[in-house]
This record gives sequence, C-alpha cells and structure tokens, in this order.
Amino acid sequence: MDECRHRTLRSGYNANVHESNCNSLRFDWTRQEIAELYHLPLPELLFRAQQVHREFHPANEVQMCRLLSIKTGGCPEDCAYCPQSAHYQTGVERQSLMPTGEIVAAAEKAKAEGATRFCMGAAWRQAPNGQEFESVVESVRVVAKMGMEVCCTLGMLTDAQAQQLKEAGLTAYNHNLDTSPEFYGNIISTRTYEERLQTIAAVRRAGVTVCCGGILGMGESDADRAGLLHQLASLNPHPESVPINMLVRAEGTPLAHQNDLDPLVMVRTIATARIVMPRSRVRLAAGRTQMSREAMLLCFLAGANSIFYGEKLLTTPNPEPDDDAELLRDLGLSPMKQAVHAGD
Ligand code: SAM
Ligand code: DTB
Ligand code: SF4
Repeated sequence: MDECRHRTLRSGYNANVHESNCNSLRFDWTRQEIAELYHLPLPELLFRAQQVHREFHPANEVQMCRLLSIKTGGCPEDCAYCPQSAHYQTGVERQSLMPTGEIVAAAEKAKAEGATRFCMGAAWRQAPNGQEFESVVESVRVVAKMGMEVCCTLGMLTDAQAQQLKEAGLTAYNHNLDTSPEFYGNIISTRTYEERLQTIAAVRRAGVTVCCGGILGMGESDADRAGLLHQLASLNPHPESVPINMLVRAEGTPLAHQNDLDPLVMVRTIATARIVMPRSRVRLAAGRTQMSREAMLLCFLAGANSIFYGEKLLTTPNPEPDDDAELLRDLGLSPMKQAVHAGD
C-alpha cells in the first residue's frame, strides 16, 4: 500500500473517512468492504468519493473520448446485451473492417472537435491474425502519431498481438468484465470470465494500459455490482480506465425489455469505483441518452471524469455533441487536455 499522505497533511482528520479514503491504492479490498461502501447513505458516499476524487484528479475536468466501430456486426459471441451479436436479429448491418484512411479521417474529425482519446471497436470474438490485424496496427500507428490517446477493443488478444499493438503506439486496450463472476453466465455463454482475465493480463504484460469495466441494468443485483467492482479493484495495478456503462437496450437482444435502471445505481457504482480505484479514470460510458442532466451531474460528482463524446457510440446513439458541450458549459466542467502520462 502507498504511504498515506493524509496522515501527515491533515492532523485531526476524521478517522473513519481517513480509513476508507486514504487506503490509497489498495488491492486487497474485500467484497464485504466494497458492498458496505456501496450501501452507505448516498450523501456520505458522494462526500467520500469527492474527497478521493479531489485528492487524485483535477476536480472539474472531463476526458473526451470518441468511439468508432471499425468492424460492425456478425459477432459469433452471444453477449445478451449486444446489438452486434450474430445470435440475435437486431437490424445492425454487418460491415467489414474499415480501411485505415477512413479511420484516420474519423480520428482527425474527433480531434478537431476536442476529443483527446480515440477508441476503435471491432465485433470480433478475438483479434484476427494476418492482413486484417496488420491493417488495425497501421491505423493505431497513424492515430497515435496524431497525438491522440489510442484505444482498441478487438476481443481476445494474444501476447504477440498485444505487443504488436504496443509497438504501434496503442495507449489502452478495452476489455470489460461486464458483471460479477456469478452473474456472468446469465449474460454470456460463449466465453468464460477467466478468458477475459487472461486477455487483460496479456494487455498488461505488453505494457498497454487497461480499460476494463462493466454494464449496469442487465438484471444484476447490488451484490453483483459490488462483485464486479471487487474484481476490478483486485487487479494490480488497477485498470487505468474503468468504463461504467448503463445498458443500452437493443431490440432483438435478450435484454431488450429489461426494466429501466435507476440512475442512482449508476451514481452509487461510480462513487464506489472512485473510492476503491482512486487513480483510475472512471468513464460514464454508454447509456447517457437515457439519463437526465441532473443524473449525469451526480455521476460527475461521484467521480466520473471521462465520457464518450460524439453522436454515436458503436452502433447506438449517444447525446448530440452540442448538447454535451452545453452540459459541460452549464456545469462548469472543462474538457481535459491530453493526459500528461498517456493512458492515465
Ligand atoms: N467484441 C469486443 C469485446 O466484446 O470485448 C469489443 C467490442 S464490445 C461491443 C465492447 C463493450 O461494449 C462490451 O464489452 C460491453 O461492455 C459494451 N457494450 C456492448 N453492447 C452494449 C450495450 N447494449 N449497452 C452497454 N454496453 C454495451
Ligand atoms: C465500453 O465500455 N463501452 C463502449 C466501449 N467500451 C467500447 C461501447 C458501448 C457500446 C454500446 C452499444 C453500441 O453502441 O453498440
Ligand atoms: Fe461480440 Fe463484443 Fe458484442 Fe460480445 S460485446 S457480441 S464479443 S461485439
């Protein structure tokens, strides 16, 4: 555990707050401790999350990330939430891998609009070898040279592929655990939790930063949300980015008719993530079109400091950029400049 700075900086500091906020970078959180944080009275939870947030991050900055689906639909996996799974009739049109020129044009547009991170998503079970992979590597190389943080999410990855992406300048690799180990089997049957962890380990070994989070609103319980956070907070180092997605209900998927998720569940989960993974960037990811401005404000107050910016996520809508720009202006939040340490 890192030496706690509060001990020397703030004498007379409340011991309980100190206990949960100042265990900076713990990797031994128990599931019980995480569940207890998650269930704190919400004002208390938000207060503690704000304290951690302000100790580790600029208080009023938000990272702007742009997503692009570079290979869409027809995925052999059966993820029950996903409009791109070939197992369901969702109306998503299949598209083969986008050429580097088109990807770079999208990245240039994103950069001009203020995004500092560019994330390329592909509906693959695992990153392919051969020509297609070489083409992705080339896209990573060009976008990295533009001075943007580059993230990919291509499915499972081998050590050699992770290394090749690293050499091309990849900042981060997104591979979500999605939910708790216990609930996972209700959502995906075509690959295991352990396989997800193995890809995350390969990304880490290659020296690429890890972007790993989950989805709320799939019918999981509070205990499952604490279980997901426990898995994430037990990774050492913690994922540098933790995307918290609200399920986007896609017609044709098994989860199309899930009940609305109470946005306060997003708030609680983000606040708990902020406390247990103090240095990580917590991303208020998919699902913002279903949230009010006030709910998004609470997510920022809870410690979210990154969003996807642009009218589309991968295949589903995101808030209009003008509306997001207005929201940030009204809240007094500033778009983050390029990270000092890419991947933070
Ligand atoms: N195929 C790769 C994979 O699964 O790792 C990369 C692309 S996949 C679309 C990336 C992530 O998007 C998933 O892990 C999931 O967490 C998230 N996602 C997919 N569909 C979603 C939905 N309908 N709502 C919220 N998040 C979703
Ligand atoms: C993540 O956690 N959320 C993003 C990104 N990582 C790749 C994807 C959200 C996808 C939402 C559904 C869609 O647009 O297809
Ligand atoms: Fe395929 Fe990824 Fe969608 Fe699962 S989440 S079906 S792996 S694209």
